[in-house]
Amino acid sequence: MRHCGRISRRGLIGGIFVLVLAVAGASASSGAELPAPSGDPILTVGGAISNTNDGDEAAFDREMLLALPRHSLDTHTSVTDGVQHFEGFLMRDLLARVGAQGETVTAHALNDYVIDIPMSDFERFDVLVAMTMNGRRLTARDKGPLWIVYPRDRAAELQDIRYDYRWVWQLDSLLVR
Ligand SMILES: Nc1nc2c(c(=O)[nH]1)N[C@H]1C(S)=C(S)[C@@H](COP(=O)(O)O)O[C@H]1N2
Ligand SMILES: [Mo]
Repeated sequence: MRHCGRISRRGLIGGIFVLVLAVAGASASSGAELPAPSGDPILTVGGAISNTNDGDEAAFDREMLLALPRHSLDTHTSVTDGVQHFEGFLMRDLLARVGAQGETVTAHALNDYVIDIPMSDFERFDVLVAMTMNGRRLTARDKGPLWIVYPRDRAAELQDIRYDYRWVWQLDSLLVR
């Protein structure tokens, strides 16, 4: 009896521990609680997302984007000579942050360029949203402030015009569908 009591107490404590871990894990991965931006929003995500901070959209200022896991990528591009060094965040991490569930992401740019990108691209490839190139902040004059950059040098498949269309520069919003 005593033994059983001890086991169940340990079991109970273990159960609570597992529950706490599960709750912590769930909130970390869904990234619940998206704070409102304090600076000018430079990227808006709408559509099929579960974490919002501005009506049914998620708005990000530069600081919030810098707080996403940092990634860098060295690659040729179709519009520059030689290899460029890009830094930013992964599209996959951004989409996880807003709890995106969909098949397609429609990317829109400041110059009203629009293109549909299959969601699967972001699972298959480490697609970067670049904020700097060769250590310099991208500006609206020069493909910025955000530029979708594919790891073109890592997969022959990506060295194709179909993917060049998806390298959206001056990115300002995403719509998940
Ligand atoms: N913002 C924006 N991104 C864009 C485009 C555009 O017109 N505006 N053109 C796309 C196309 S059609 C290609 S081939 C590549 C390279 O475009 P560029 O050679 O005009 O720079 O960028 C893509 N990204
Ligand atoms: Mo193009």
